[in-house]
Amino acid sequence: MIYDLYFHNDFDGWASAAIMLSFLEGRGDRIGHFVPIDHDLQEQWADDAFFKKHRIFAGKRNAPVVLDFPYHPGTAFWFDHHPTAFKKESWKRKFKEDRSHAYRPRYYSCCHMTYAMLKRNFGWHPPERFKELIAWLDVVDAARYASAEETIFMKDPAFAVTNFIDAEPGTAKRAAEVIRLLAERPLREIAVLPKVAAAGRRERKRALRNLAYYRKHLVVRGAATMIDLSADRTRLLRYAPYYLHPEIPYNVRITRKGAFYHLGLSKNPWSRIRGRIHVGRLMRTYGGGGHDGAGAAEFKDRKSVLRARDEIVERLNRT
Ligand SMILES: [Mn+2]
Repeated sequence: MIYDLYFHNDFDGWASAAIMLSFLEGRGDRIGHFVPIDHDLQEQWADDAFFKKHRIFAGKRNAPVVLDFPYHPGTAFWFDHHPTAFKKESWKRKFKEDRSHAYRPRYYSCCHMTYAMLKRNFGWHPPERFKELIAWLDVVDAARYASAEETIFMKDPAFAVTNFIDAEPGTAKRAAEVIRLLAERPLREIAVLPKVAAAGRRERKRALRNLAYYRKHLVVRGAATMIDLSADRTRLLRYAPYYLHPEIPYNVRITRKGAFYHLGLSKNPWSRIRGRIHVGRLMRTYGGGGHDGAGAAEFKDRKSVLRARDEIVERLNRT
C-alpha cells in the first residue's frame, strides 16, 4: 500500500513521521509524498474533501497519514497530542478511536505517542535507537529542559537537529531527506552532517550574542526580570533571564508585532520559588490569555504597554 505522510512542520512532526516511515516500510508499505504542513492551512483543512482538493502537490493522492496535526476524518492514520486536536464539533462527535486513529493529549510529544500506539496496536517491534529520539522529543516538544543553561549552550546533538529543522521552511524534499535520516540513524550521527552541524553552530553563536545583550539590558525588579525587545525581536533568548537569575520566578518581555506591542509574562520553570500567580488569568485582565506558566497580551502603543508592564510587575511583587 502507498501512503502520503502529512506532518506538522516542526521537530516533533518530523520525528513522528520518521517513526511512521520505519513502521510502514517495515511492513512492506511505501510513501508516496512527504508533506510538511502548518496551521496556515486551517481553513482548507476544515473541508471534508481536503485530501482530494488541496494543491500542496500535484499528482496521485494516496491514503493520508496525519501526525502531530489536528484531526481530519479522511485519514488512514491519525495520531495527535495537541489540546486543540478537534477543529470542528461535528468531527469531534463522529470521531471513534481505532488502532490507527488516536488522540492522547497526555503525551509530551506526538513522536512518543506514535511509537507507543504502533507498538501496542500493531505489535510493532521498533528499532532500539528510537528510544533516544522519543526521549528527546518529550523534552523538546514540551520544553521540559533540565536547565536554562542547557537551552543556551545547546551541547546535545538533538539541538543541532532541531535548529536545522527550524532554520528553513520545510520543503517536501528536505523533509523527506531528514525524516529518512531520523528513521535510520541516531541523533549524534545526524548532528555531525555538515549542513546540520552548521545550523547548530549558527544558533549557538546567536545564543551567545543574545545572552550578552540580556546581560546588559535585563532589568531586575524584585520577583520579576524585564526585557524590552521591541526594537529588535531577533535578540530573543527565551530562557536567558532564568539562566542569569535562577531564583527569580517571573520574566516580563516586550516585543513588537507589526503595529502592536506584545507583552509576554512567563514563570521560571526551574526556580525553587514557584510563582503563585496564574499567568494566563492575569493576562486575560489585559485582553490577552495563556495558561498557568505563560501568557501574553497585545497593546496599541508604547505608553500603554509600559503602563501595563509596571502594573503587572507591581502585582507580582505584592504576592
Ligand atoms: Mn507535537
